[in-house]
Amino acid sequence: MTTQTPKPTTIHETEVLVAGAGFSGLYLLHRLRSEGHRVHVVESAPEVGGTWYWNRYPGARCDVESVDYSYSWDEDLQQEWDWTEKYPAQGDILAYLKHVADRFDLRKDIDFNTTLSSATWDESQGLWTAETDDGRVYRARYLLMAIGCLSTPKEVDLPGFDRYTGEVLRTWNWPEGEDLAGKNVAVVGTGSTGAQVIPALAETVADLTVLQRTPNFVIPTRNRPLQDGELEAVKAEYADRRDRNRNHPAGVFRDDNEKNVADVDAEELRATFEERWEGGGINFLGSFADLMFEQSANDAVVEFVHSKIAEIVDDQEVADSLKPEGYPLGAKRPVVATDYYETFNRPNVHLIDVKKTPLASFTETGIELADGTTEDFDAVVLATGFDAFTGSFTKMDIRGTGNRSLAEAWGTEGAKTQLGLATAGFPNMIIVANVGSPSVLANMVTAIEQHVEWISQLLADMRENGYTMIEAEKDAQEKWAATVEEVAAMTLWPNGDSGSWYRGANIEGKPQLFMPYAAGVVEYGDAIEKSAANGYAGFVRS
Ligand code: N01
Repeated sequence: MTTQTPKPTTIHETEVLVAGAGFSGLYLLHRLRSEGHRVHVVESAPEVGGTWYWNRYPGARCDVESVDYSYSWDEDLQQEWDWTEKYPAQGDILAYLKHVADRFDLRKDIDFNTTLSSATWDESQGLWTAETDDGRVYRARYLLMAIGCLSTPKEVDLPGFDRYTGEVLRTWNWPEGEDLAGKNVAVVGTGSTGAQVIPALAETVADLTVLQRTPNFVIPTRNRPLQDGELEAVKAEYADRRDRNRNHPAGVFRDDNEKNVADVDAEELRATFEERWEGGGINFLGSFADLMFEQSANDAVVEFVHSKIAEIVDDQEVADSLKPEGYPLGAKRPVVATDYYETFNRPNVHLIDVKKTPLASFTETGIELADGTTEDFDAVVLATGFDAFTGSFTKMDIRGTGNRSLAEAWGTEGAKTQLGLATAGFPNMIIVANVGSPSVLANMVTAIEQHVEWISQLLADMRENGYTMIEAEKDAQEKWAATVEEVAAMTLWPNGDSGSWYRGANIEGKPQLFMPYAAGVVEYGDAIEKSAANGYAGFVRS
């Protein structure tokens, strides 16, 4: 009998290991590599793109304008890339990120189809050891978590769903080319994803049933092709435009009305809302300065959107079901979509309001409602959301000092960070545009660039001053977590029974903390710069 010697595991050694090759990971790789760091990226997907690789469902589109939802750090790149529509479709963003990967020769330092399952801090060596789900090992001084805020789907919690034997499609992992044309389809979920996939599917499927639990405020996108000369005009003044983005709390190019609702009469109120509704997009949120701060102002915008729903939707019973009640506009992420309310006037589209008629169970072929009615479908589309911010961290076995588990720490106390950049007990693990920073409340690309630039400054400083370890101070972290909560409490974001993923309320048992930093990228930038200028105050370095 021969005994086989196990093959020694090859350990991939690097200085900086980046998890994720989306907008954050690609910029980190380019920036840190060009500053002389040894950087390696691991990515679960077979391609770059992150969120924009996976979420390729029909209708997927970003609600930040194309010319702003792109990198600002290379003048030639921003001059040479031609966007064609006001808001970029998923495929356009993916094409852009593939171009970036090729143009800056990034692929050679990315391992695709590589999913980290664990990462352990080795105190004696001051290194992270990360393992993949197929047994490969990486060792690095710094572990940069560029894994996105909305990358891990919420587990399916629909009654009896495992009984259903028909086709199941998930918006967060849509099969290439699948369009469901001519089929009887049900969509579960009416968040940003549902509101995009529903109108797109309605055009091709035979019959579409929408299962809605909580209605959302859906603002029309008004997407359109860029007009002749429009892109050239942006490019001529790109630096100024990017500068304006960096100086708007939401990291976008937006003209906000400085007036409060109380400053105007009923006529101006309606006219302002109408104009912004017609203009489309997130700009609608800039209708008045106090929309997210004064309940009465928010009530006014809610009333306006309700009136729009009643005006657009023919069947007033359906319209009533589509009207969000009991939480302010904005407490759940406002939804921007094309022809969403109009879609419910189509003869092939039916709304089931499961708050009125609860879903008793899925059956082998469809659903049964509490009133005994049944419906059968060829396919069910799940647009049921994400275990936002923390889900992609806690599904990995991340162990810090003293073998402490991140999933346990965040699972009991909630996800607390120092300035959204690191969490106590997990040295040299740096978090990119996620919990504790503006992230999802801003143009993600602006937020990401701000983080990447701060991290590059940090690593340069560490190198120059001979430091090899940085860790969040526990006290500073507690203070920052309290600040994040306090700032959110000044707004209407945490209000109402919205079940928002902003505070983990869509996941049963998840500790509820308001996770993004609501003051926006300008104040946040000041806070992180102040820490850096004061010797990285709130962090311990050695
Ligand atoms: O996820 P969601 P999403 N039974 O959590 C429903 C970004 N994004 O993928 O509210 C019945 O918002 C759930 O109902 P309820 C954007 O930041 C951006 O749509 O929990 N329903 C809800 O309706 C966005 O906010 C863009 O009652 C169930 C839906 O599923 C974020 O991604 C495009 C259910 C989930 O909505 C997430 O959006 C797309 C159940 N058991 C996404 N479980 C753009 O840039 C869940 N639901 C335009």
